[in-house]
Amino acid sequence: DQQKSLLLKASSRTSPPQGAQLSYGTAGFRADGSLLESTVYRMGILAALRSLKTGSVIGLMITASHNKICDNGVKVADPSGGMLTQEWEPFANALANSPDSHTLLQVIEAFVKMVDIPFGGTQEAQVLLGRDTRPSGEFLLEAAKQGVASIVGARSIDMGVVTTPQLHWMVRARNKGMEASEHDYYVQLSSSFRCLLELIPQGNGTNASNNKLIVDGADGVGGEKIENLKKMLSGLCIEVRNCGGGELNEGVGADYVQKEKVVPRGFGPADVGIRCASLDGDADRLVYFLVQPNSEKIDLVDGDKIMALFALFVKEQLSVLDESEDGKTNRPQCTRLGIVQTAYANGAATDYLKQLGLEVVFTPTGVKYLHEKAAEYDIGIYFEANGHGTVLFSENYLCWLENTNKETTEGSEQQKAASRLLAVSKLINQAVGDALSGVLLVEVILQHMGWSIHKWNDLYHDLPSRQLKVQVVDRSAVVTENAETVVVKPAGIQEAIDIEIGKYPKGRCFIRPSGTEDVIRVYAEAFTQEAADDLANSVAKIVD
Ligand code: 16G
Ligand code: ZN
Repeated sequence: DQQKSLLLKASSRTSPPQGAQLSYGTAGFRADGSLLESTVYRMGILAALRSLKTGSVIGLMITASHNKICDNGVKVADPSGGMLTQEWEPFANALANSPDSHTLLQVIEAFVKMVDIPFGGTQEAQVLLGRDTRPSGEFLLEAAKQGVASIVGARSIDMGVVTTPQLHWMVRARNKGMEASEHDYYVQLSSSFRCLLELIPQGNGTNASNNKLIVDGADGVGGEKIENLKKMLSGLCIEVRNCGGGELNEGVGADYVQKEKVVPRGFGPADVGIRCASLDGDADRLVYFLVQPNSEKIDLVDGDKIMALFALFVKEQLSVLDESEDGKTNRPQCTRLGIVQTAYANGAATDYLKQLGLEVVFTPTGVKYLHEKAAEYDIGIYFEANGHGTVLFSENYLCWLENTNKETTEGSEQQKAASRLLAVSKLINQAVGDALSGVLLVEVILQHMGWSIHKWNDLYHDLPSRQLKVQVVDRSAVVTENAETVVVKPAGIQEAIDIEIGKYPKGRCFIRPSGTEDVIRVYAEAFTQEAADDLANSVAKIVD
């Protein structure tokens, strides 16, 4: 039939790279950009089928985030704007690895039958396409278009060069029947930011607003987008550097700054004392930092500390709402606020959050795990130390906030607290971690508190840590449990790691297979930098 011949014809144009076993990892497929044409084409097919199955708009993003400029990747956004459901990952792998168009067709037909997709009929499908600034993105986007077009009834809409979070936001917004252009994104962010500014208590709001913020755009898509956003903001002075003139992610960006703990290209002694921030290549990660005098080193304000700032602000609003004596609007129970971290969270951060009385839980690395966990709460805050995170509000809780906002006395503290939380839910991306909305929320909270970045950075002091990677032939040989803190395979390794950890006061160490590279990662933390380095090195030897 028409559908069959369409697929066979289109898919015979490209085949997967010889000898490679492709796997839909933590963040979709990643490889050298020149190898990805067939994979992206096939993900176009998958996205169209997902749209048919769900009756909703699906997103397809072409990016390799913080990786080298020659790399690229592809991932799919589900109707909620979140990551592709994990149930479809095996299908993604089977598609990507089908050696020829006939196998591909068989894989598709079997899957369509298994999950019951209205296929080849009159149902319509819609896929939003986006890409970052990588040169290979252009021809890969064409491949994605072809993939979508190989499914009868499916059409793609090219959103052009966008940040990863912008594409996820657009998918979510469309499926909620909202305005969903890039301009609408800026309108929503800037208006909720303004709303939070207006709600700053009298007397505060002078400290941070007087001085500027410098943003390192990683020479990626984020710099240009933050320039767009800036035009719609007042009450904030932002200077953008590394806006695309240099090589993407090379000595710049959130990943570099967080891992190397040194100043990015384009920053130096003249910036001492100024609040600085780094985005990654596709602007879904954010860290802050301070340039140290006479040194390459920086004071890093990482994802954990951004999370601590957000948690403090949310908790402050909740304590006002909890005091509410108004019988009508009192919640039947206290708001369930959850803090979600990974094993990479600095031990000092975890201690600090727990000491605030907050519920802290852990998941494996990867946004899909953190996001899913955070969504179980009324308000769930998740962050990876690397700067990816957001604040999620449940639909029920948002309804309650709307009601409280309407029913409490105009101008009362309760009403302000409810309004602030509502504004946060509109400002901070509900689909995925978003550096642009993250910057705005950090900035407005600093103004709200009347804090400098120094005051913020002093909330707690990070334990020294070290990250290493060990090249291995087969990373899948290492299997972990308990949110990646315990190695269960190969046997004996965890015991050997425990012996090493025992040698260092405040020592903590874990290993995990990377979800994006053929390496085993080692993380160690201890009371001194030297001890953290030693611990990491000796555990790396065990792995080798
Ligand atoms: C991906 C993940 C990120 C995680 C990182 C770990 C998403 C969108 N991104 O970039 O959350 O921290 O992988 O990489 O899920 P690794 O497994 O190589 O250490
Ligand atoms: Zn990224």
